[in-house]
Amino acid sequence: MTPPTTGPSPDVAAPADVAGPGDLADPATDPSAVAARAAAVLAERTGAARHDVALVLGSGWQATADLVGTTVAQVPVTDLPGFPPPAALGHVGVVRSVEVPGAGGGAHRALVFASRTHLYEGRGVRPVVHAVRTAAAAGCSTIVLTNGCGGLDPSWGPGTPVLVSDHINLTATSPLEGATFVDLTDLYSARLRALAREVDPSLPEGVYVQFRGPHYETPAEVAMAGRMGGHLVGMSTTLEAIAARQAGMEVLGISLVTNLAAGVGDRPLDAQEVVDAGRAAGPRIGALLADVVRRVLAAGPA
Ligand code: 8IG
Repeated sequence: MTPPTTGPSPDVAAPADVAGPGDLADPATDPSAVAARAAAVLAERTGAARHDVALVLGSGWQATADLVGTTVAQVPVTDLPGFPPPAALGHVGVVRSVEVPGAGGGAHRALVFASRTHLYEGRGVRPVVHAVRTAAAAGCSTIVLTNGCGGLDPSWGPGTPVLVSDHINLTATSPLEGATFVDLTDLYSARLRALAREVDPSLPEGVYVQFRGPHYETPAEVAMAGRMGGHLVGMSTTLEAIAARQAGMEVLGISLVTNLAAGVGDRPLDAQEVVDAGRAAGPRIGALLADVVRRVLAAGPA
């Protein structure tokens, strides 16, 4: 006798990401509306009606948050509408509201996202740029996008911070939906790069090339990125920068070269080496980020 079929057997996984009305995954939902809901939760939980600047911390940058200012509140991303749980190595799923001592006595608030959703997680583009849209809805006029990446210039040793001057988006996708034409001529603000170089005049700059990942590049792909005009290879940032521009924010991109890109050095890439390089660079890039944020806030919006 066969048992009655009363429902899915326990070893068949329930669909995890079924889109309901109002979910980010539902095409009928306006992602900005979900970001506005997330910003409202942040305002309530942090006690700050608005924030001034947002930071997204990439691989190697996590330890820098403490140097930027005093953490006033921490909200797990899982408490915020639209944020999936974090998946990437070295990423922590929490948003901090950080009080930054202001020039002239006033304190500014920074929203620090200590995690990001990557395109390679396969959830689509909306979750990748949701933190950016949430930051915009929370009032941020400036966003600092950081990442860990591979470097094409052999003189950039592991732990070298590099300002992003421009990008090449090789993901074949966009955070913009429909016929939304956004000018990207000056996507990575020259004004903010100049402020960063006031902090550290030795900062080099380069063009960041985003691949989808999660595999690293082949040496031939790295050579291609170089011939295209790229200096840095990574798996994040470009879609976020585009969404930030759409939302009217000024963008500063800072990459941490944690490894020579494949084929540039004489050794294969090692994920642990990447983590170690980030850790070793922590104090320098933490001080850099803190000083840059202070200078950006003191200068005010463009
Ligand atoms: I950390 O060499 C880090 N992230 N695509 N290539 C790509 N992403 C990276 C790399 C790298 N290093």
